[in-house]
Amino acid sequence: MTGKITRRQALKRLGGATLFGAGVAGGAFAGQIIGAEPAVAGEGETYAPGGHSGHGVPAGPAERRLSGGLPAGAAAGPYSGEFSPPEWMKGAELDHVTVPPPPSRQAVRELEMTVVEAPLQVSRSHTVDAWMYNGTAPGPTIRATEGELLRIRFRNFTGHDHNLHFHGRHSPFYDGWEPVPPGGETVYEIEAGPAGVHPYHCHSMPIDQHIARGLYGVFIVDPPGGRPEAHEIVLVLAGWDPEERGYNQLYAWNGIAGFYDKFPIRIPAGEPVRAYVVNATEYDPVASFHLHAETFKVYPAGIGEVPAFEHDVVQFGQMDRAILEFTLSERGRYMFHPHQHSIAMRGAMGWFAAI
Ligand SMILES: [Cu+2]
Repeated sequence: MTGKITRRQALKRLGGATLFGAGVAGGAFAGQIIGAEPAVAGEGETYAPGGHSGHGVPAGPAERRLSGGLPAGAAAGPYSGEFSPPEWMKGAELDHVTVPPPPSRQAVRELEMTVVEAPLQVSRSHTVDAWMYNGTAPGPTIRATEGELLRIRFRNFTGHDHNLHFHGRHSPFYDGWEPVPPGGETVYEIEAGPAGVHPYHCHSMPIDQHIARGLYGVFIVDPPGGRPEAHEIVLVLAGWDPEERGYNQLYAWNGIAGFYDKFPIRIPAGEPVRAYVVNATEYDPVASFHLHAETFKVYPAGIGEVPAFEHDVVQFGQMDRAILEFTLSERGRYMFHPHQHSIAMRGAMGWFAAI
């Protein structure tokens, strides 16, 4: 697929004008599709969270073609610019982070966590010497039900001390602050709780650098009765410091700068969404999540059955987090970004596409 697509082609890919109703046939949205970058509108591998049983699934090929609809020029800026994802990256690249794993309800579960070091291309023009849990940054999302016992075999395959420290409530014996030397291993036993969204991260010195290089991830704890059905997504904000200057040169949701600016997260309009949002940013004392054109209910740390408040921007100190619930009632594009614009403009702009 090369060149711009026609409106007829766009509508055909969208499955016909009825999909968006009169808004597409006559409105600005169709015009936006015509002007979209071919790689996005044509290949259409943008992630879409699935619908049921409390967790998302990647969309099928036909549904993926719905992912056109970027405003003209969005993929090349004005928001991303040099803070765009690597050219080779496809829309499904971050599904392993964006889509949380399904709920787990075992008495005891065995997990493997390793630390590795490797170069990681985090934008079109930035590569970092990353330190990663199981080879990704953020590390794998771990999900458990309150009371479930996680027995985690931890191995350090690097030349530096590392470890694995969980937030939440657990035995101090397994708190994970003690360094595990190069080549070493240990076992952590973490009883999941309280129900909420918690981070895990490395706690070896210098801690800021260990986290800034990629050693963090999300720990979702479900209440014993589960949570109401919703399209679920995970969004971890973090910075990158490629030249190791002690401050962030660029930022990313889920590891890759500008990813959701180029590949919007597609969500069916009118259906409930639950976002597990974690701020793993080092060096900047505060960041936030701001949603355009809609408000969300906020469960600080994801704890509690009743939302604490409703807002369209929520502030996060370092390693602060929340569960956010909302519904995008009207089809269209909803921007999200930290309202610290020096962060947002350096790789942390993103979109939801309500389809
Ligand atoms: Cu470390």
